[in-house]
Parts: sequence; C-alpha cells; structure tokens
Amino acid sequence: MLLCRLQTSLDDDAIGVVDGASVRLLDRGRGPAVETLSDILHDENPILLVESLLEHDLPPVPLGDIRLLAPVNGQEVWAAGVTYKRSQTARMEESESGASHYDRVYTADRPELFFKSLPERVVHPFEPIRARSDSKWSVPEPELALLVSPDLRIVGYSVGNDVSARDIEGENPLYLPQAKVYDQSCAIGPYVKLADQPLPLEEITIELIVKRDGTEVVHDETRLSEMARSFTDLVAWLGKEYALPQGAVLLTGTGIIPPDDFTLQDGDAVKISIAGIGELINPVIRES
Ligand code: DO4
Ligand code: MG
Repeated sequence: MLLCRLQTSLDDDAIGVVDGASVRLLDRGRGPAVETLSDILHDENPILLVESLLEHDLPPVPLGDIRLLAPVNGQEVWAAGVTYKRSQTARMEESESGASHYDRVYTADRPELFFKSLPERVVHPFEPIRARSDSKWSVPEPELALLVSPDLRIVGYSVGNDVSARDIEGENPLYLPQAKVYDQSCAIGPYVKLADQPLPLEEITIELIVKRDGTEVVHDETRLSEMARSFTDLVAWLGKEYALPQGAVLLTGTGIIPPDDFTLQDGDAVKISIAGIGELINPVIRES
C-alpha cells in the first residue's frame, strides 16, 4: 500500500492512498485520533487503520489535481553515508585528507550517521532543490528513505535526495555539515510504501536521471542489494543512545555517483525512481 500526504482545495494536510493515477482520501474524523500521516505510520496496524478511515463515498482525486507534500510530519531526518562500495571509492578519491576515514567507516561496525534536515525544511516533490552558491561541484544523492517509528520499527519506505556539495565535503571532512545541510538540500517523497513485507532487495533498482534542457546528462542505476549494511542495523545505531519521540526518516546512503565532471546547474531536473516505491522529481536552482 502506498500512502501520501497532500494538499487539496479543502484540506491543507490531507492523507491519501495511491490508487493508480488517483488518490483515495482518508477521513481522519472517522476513527481513533489520527492527525497526521505519522499517526498512521506509527500505529500497530497501519493497513487496518487506513481501511477504517477510507472515504468510500468520495470519488478518487486524480494525482494531477493535487499538491503532493513530503511525507514527513515532525520526524527528524538523518542520513547514513558510505553504505555502498561506489560511495566509498568516490569519497576516497574526492578527499585527500579524509580518504582513510571513508575507507575505515565502510567496514567498521559503527556506521556513519549524520543529521540531514529538520522536518519542516524538507523539500516537497516537484519543488526546487538547490546547489550551494559557494560550491562548484554539487550532486544529487538518490537514496532509499526509511520511515522509522518512535519505537524504532521500520514502518515505511520512500525516496530521498541527499543533495550534497562534494567539493566542500572533499576539502575537509569537518566541513561535512556544510556540504550536507543547507537550504533546500533534502527532498523526500512523494509516497510512503508501508513496510508490511520485507523488500526484495535483489529486485529493487534505484535510478537517477538528470535532464538539462530536455536532454539526459546523467542516467545511472543501482540495486538495493548492493548496500553493504542492513536497514535494521542502521536504525539500531541511530536509536542507540538517542530517543526519537516523533520517529525519524533515515536516508540510507547513495550507490550512484554522477561522473566527476558533472555538477548540478540552475534549471536541471532531477528524477529519482525506486521500483515499487515512487518517483521523486525536483527542479534545481543555483543562485550565484
Ligand atoms: O561522508 C560522506 C557522506 C556520504 C553519503 O552521504 C553517502 O554515501 O550517501
Ligand atoms: Mg548521501
């Protein structure tokens, strides 16, 4: 089941179930206290809850008639790094001083985890992500996003973009927060696939396409099975000594690195697709 957060002419923060090219709206007034999408995700039985709230009398709303919002209600957004071999190699190449850190963290027991975004700063689907004006080498990082409940269950999956300034990160590992956390550097959505069954990692591809003036300038893909760490391990480390009363979104790292001569430019369009989970599309702005 795919859920979404959306804005309609009647409701600023509605919840829907994706049904082909339409959305079936939920009536939050019908059942137990449900205010937000997180209330459903964090429930013991989200599918049963959704079924009890479905508006059977209303016709489905075409996706083209609504504004889809990032499926984040109050969760902090964290990210894991160097979880794919491809990412380890790229970081070691980009950072003379930090190469050994990236090498070691790939195989260490403790993963690299960093804070990425406050929930209210997450960029919605189709809204602009940004390349930092003081970076000459900025890239999208297409990542599977885990929706994590306060009691550390993985309750859903979405698509995330950990937009990053590779030159700033490469200059000095201590600049990582500036390379990763700035206005419009984190996009998530549009849907949440409920984690009611394990994902068939071998079969699920993550694809990145960047278009410039209508022409593809980056097109690459990887598989979730290429990831060197398990989702449960990453979540356990995140919640080890850190309470998450609102739950969290955890980006699981990138396995796609655009060619070294590529940098995001104003007007680019970034599309990240994860099979069975959704397509996250954002235009790029870069102010000089
Ligand atoms: O340490 C650098 C960040 C790594 C990262 O964001 C990734 O591998 O996705
Ligand atoms: Mg990343």
